[in-house]
Amino acid sequence: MTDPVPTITAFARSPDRGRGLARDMRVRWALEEVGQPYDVRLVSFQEMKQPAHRALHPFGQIPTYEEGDLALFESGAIVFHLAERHAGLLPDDPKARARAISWMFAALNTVEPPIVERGMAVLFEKDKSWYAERLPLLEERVRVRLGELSSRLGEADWLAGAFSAGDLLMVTVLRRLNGWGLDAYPNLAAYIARGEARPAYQRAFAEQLAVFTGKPPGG
Ligand code: GTB
Repeated sequence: MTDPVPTITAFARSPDRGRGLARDMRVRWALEEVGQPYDVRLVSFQEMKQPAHRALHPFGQIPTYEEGDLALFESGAIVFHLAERHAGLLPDDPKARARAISWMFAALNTVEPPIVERGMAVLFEKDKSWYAERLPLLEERVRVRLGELSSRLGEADWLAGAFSAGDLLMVTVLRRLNGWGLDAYPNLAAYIARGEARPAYQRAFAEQLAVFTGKPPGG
């Protein structure tokens, strides 16, 4: 029996205007990397908060992932599920696999939080009396992480040998900066560009952009 085609959810109207910054992008990219066809159900902000969607996602967010009777939420868990089920996103060797998984957690637990904190402040807190005082603190936290990541990556193409789900998540996390802070770290800018140049990334990006433009991918 063939596996059911999974369905993911994404914003019907993404506030990123097709820049691929919402977290469905990492799931789309993973699906494209492993060659798994998928369907997308677009949801409005109102729909995300309705019981039907909350049954899939307790926090009323995207992305979700449905495959037969399996329903998942959390982009990292979905990417991990795909990496476990298909070849291509995690090495077979147990130790190499564990190292790659460490990078998945590092992307989501160590690097993403300060990047999101800064992004949220810039987007939503500009009118607060404490904004000017707080922003440099948030920026410094991001710079520290970028410096550490840059030192570890060095001249390597990927974080732990071959491209893995750890790189996929890290690149999507770093893209959230929209280039901010990366001038000081050309190896990180090149790392992001390497991820974005992958054919699977390009296909995923075109698919999510098509939602925004209303035109078919490449059209
Ligand atoms: N930890 C969860 C995961 O990794 O899946 C976080 C999921 C999440 O934050 N989902 C967001 C969401 O549904 C979309 S990605 N938000 C609606 C809500 O909470 O009501 C976050 C996002 C949104 C917009 C941009 N943007 O416009 O650039 C970038 C990222």
